[in-house]
Amino acid sequence: MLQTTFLDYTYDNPLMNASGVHCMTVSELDELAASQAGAFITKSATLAERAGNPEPRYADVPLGSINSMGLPNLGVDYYLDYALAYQAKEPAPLFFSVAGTSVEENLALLAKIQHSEFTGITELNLSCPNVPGKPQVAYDFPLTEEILTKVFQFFTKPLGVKLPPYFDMAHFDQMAAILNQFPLAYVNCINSIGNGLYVDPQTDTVVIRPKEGFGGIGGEYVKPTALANVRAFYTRLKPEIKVIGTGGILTGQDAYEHLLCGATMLQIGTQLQKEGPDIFQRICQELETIMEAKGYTTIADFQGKLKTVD
Ligand code: RRO
Repeated sequence: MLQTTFLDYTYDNPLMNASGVHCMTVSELDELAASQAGAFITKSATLAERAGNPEPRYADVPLGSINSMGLPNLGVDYYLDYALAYQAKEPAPLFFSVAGTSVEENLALLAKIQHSEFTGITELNLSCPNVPGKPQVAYDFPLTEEILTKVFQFFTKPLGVKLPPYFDMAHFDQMAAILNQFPLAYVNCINSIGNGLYVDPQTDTVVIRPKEGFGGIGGEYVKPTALANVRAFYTRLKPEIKVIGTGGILTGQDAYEHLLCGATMLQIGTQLQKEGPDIFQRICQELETIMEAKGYTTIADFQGKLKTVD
């Protein structure tokens, strides 16, 4: 039994796509809606449509992926139209991602959502690593605090933030102290590990064109970092702020580990890109098999209950 309650709605299971994967167009979104995913999220939107960076801008590599998509999307109105049509026929709240490239654009995107009829959950992406000349907001702690202060002066719908990975206990402490000041619904850990580099051993070249080959890393490479971030925020944030776990989920065991570290919902990026939406059924089955073997009947039996060594 994988049912998961998140903000008053009970989804069939905790699995979702990670924003950016299989969620750019209505046809991709409809495929997620028809899949076994418990919930799904739209591609991070900007006010205007964006073409993104030149191709090739995504590559599957043996242990994961590297991307520098550059925030290609069809514009906030396209996804808002989809969301309003979806919520008119389906009860499950949709997740809606936005990613402005300035403070002003983030505020304008959220104002648009606030003043719309949208009744789902909004995710503010503070961690896009791939827009040339625009550092990630969430690595700038004062800027993050400034944006959230301005957002919560007017935004009253459920809001979460997508965070990049952090790598230092002091940074977990500092970011958690900022996030705990706000009525956030959740944090999503992690976005891709920013600005990695992959070399093709046959040709001695990088594998993506933008930024001389630098791009965000996902997949198997990132699971320990993702689990650490999930655990660090689960243990530091006030209990009202839930954690969504993203990063390195390829199997039911990976999903189980994210839940054990404290995640409530789980998102799949790279492996969804590699395998397609049938992945959700596979991971659900694998997770249920693990739970049965351990004698658990619900996720609540083990969620957050990671053990440490004395
Ligand atoms: O579009 C992208 O290049 C992108 C985004 Br907005 C993001 O948040 N994470 C990522 O790996 N790629």
